[in-house]
Amino acid sequence: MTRRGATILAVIGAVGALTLGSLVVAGTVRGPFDTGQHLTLASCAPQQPRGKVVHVNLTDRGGAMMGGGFMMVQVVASPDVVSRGTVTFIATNTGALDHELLVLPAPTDGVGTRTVNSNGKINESSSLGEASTSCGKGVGSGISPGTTSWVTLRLSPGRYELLCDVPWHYANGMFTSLTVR
Ligand SMILES: [Cu+2]
Repeated sequence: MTRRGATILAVIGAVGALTLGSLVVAGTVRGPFDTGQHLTLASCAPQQPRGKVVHVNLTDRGGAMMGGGFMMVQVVASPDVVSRGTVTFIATNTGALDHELLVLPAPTDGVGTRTVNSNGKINESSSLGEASTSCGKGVGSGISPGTTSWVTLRLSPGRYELLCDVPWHYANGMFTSLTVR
């Protein structure tokens, strides 16, 4: 749990009269209140994102997933060119599957060229940060459909790759490039 999350929970503990509605508005509260049914609310986003903002849309389309079939997955960044410094990525899942957003330096051979391991995932060791929780900041177990996650990073000029590392999503094209000038 982040320090901010711990603070929020501490505040919630002290103010027992808060309603669930106001807890959700706080934006980062999960855990004891997470019923598995994730609410889709406009407040599911950072209140005051720091630095430049890159909106990232994570989506999918397709039929039978398990045991074959096809999958169309996509990540789109807007804008895809930003100036150096503090950047907040706000990732919204508009698809039907769980997704996540990882930010890595682009591979030498370009985006989409990473090795996909037998478990369908890439090597995440060079990841600079990720937004992968539902209605919250930073690392988690995935962004549920209809929810938003975010992460703030300091980026120097260069080429970066934004990707989803849910098994087989990268292999199916769930990556895009970001240029920092
Ligand atoms: Cu994905």
